[in-house]
Amino acid sequence: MKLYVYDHCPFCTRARLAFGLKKQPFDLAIIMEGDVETPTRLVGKKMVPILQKDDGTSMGESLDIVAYVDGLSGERLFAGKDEAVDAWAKDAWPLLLKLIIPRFTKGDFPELATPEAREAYRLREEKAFGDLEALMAGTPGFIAELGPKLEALASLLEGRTAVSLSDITLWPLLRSLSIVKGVSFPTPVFVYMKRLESEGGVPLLFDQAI
Ligand SMILES: N[C@@H](CCC(=O)N[C@@H](CS)C(=O)NCC(=O)O)C(=O)O
Repeated sequence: MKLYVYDHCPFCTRARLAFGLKKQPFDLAIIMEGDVETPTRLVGKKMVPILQKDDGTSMGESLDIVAYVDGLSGERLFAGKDEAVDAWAKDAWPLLLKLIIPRFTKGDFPELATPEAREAYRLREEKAFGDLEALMAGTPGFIAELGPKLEALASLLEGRTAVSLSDITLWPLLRSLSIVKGVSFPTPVFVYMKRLESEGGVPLLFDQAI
């Protein structure tokens, strides 16, 4: 099975995390930003993640891929969900985007390895989010706004060991946030990030934080 992703994409990370937590082998394939042909050939539109199954058919939509992977072997891990965690993610997402998007466009990701691909991505995000340098300049305020939200998340994650569908949506957001320099992660949040990094096999982005 081949999973097509952009490395930076949190929706793609959902699928990668599911494979990792289920210990299900897969091949990871990077689609370059600006490559319209590959995803269109596989699923009829420019969108990732895409899972190409062993029978040659392909499927899109991260949560559909997660459900498919979950059903491949063993007991289902991603059946239940934690509504408080889901509510946190929904509430925090618009603020997280302001921090992560401008950094993603500058990041060291294989799908941005050519100047053309990076420019295609920058233009795509500028169209969606406006002036990316203005967002960078807003960083101190956004980080201050994030502080109490991360403290609230810490109380939700304290002592958490069970895995559910909520981890599939939450952890990729925190992975994305690890590209932001200067964010202070409360200990329970940091412990959670590192635990699922290790169990899921998707590297956090601290080493390229800007
Ligand atoms: N609902 C989709 C959303 C996936 C999504 O928004 N992927 C983005 C990358 S992060 C994408 O493919 N955007 C279109 C593009 O690259 O032009 C899912 O969960 O799989």
